[in-house]
Amino acid sequence: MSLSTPKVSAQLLPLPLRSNANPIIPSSQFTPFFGSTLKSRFNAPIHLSSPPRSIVASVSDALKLNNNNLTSPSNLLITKEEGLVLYEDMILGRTFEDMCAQMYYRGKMFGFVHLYNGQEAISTGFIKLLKKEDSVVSTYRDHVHALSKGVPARAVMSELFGKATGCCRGQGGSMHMFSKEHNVIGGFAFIGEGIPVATGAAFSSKYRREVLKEADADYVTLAFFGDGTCNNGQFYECLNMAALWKLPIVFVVENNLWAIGMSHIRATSDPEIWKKGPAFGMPGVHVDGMDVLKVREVAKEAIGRARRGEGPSLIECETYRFRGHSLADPDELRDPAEKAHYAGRDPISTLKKYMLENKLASEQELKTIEKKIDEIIEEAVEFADESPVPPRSQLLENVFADPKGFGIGPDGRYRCEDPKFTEGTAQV
Ligand SMILES: Cc1ncc(C[n+]2csc(CCOP(=O)(O)OP(=O)(O)O)c2C)c(N)n1
Ligand SMILES: [Mg+2]
Repeated sequence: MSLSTPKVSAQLLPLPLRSNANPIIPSSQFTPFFGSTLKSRFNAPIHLSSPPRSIVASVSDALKLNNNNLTSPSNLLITKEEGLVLYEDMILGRTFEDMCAQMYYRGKMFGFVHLYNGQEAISTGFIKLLKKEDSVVSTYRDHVHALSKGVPARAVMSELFGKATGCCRGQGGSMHMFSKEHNVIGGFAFIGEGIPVATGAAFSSKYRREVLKEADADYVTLAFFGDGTCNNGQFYECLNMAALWKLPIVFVVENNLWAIGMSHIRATSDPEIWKKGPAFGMPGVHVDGMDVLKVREVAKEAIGRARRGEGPSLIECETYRFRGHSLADPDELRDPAEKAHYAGRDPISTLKKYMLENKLASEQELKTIEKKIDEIIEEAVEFADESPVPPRSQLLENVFADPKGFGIGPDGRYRCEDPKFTEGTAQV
């Protein structure tokens, strides 16, 4: 069933924790939102007097099955090979980020570093379905998106160390992963900043196919961003353009309930972000972002829809970050009960359990993967540590659109190498 088929209302994909079954929210309390222990400052969710302009979303049939059906062999959502790929990618993301924390506290990295622990099912569930030519746009929480898209761990680690062998030659750092080769077209530090870039990438794909008649240009762009970013104007502008021009893009909201220390339900008039899709004439879907198999099913439909030229989708993935906003955040604001609730829904343990119960892998096979990834990460750290720092002459490269006008002197050398250039200004 395609996402555009208006047969299924969003209620068929109930927000899983909105019921009294939520273990951490007493039923007497006001409408809980996901696993948040906070109450909305405002009163009940707004009920529109008229129904939304287009009927919201369907999800793949598989998702409508209950959990029992999902575990029956005839309904398995993945093959063994697919499951191993997903498991390996999630372990890669988690292990990489844990190592980053260690290296950051040892002083090997500079500036802010935002980790992705807890959110792996989203990166893996979406990006592992992409072709090499498809594009990914991320935020400052971008290491794992780059890894899932195939940027080698050593190139990402080296970038974090600010070394010349990093994927941006040490000029980007943690928040600006980029790889032309892998079509990772940026991590962006300003929130919402990547959404128009992703929209432009999707536009170029459509332009190449429809105007330049490149028949194989069916490339899809995924734009990843957070719940807090959905209160930013660029989000709405781009939803509008993407729907208007039926662009091949999927807007993937990683709703981890928090924007630094601001609770999503305190900052947003209607916290159900997926509902904003139909307002612009595109499907909006909510999915459990702690379950890679569910994410993957929804992603398959949304990516397929984009590739077929049927237009954009908005997917809201309910998730949680297991660490503070950045490694500089002591993470004292969030309720321990909320953290414990989501820790119990760790996406890696969930996939592992599914694979073992359905005999898709043995403990030994999964351990072998973990060991392989440990070795890759160890090697990445050694590589980054031993790599040279960029030459001083690289400092102003890619900073100015016309470097001849500013960064490079008449002798063709970077002006930062000219002692007079830096006299009286910041020393470089
Ligand atoms: C335009 C802009 N305004 C403010 C900030 C400061 N800021 C950094 S992260 C952040 C919160 C973003 O939260 P969310 O979109 O939910 O992403 P998450 O960190 O949860 O992944 C804010 C406001 C920024 N980076 N850019
Ligand atoms: Mg957030």
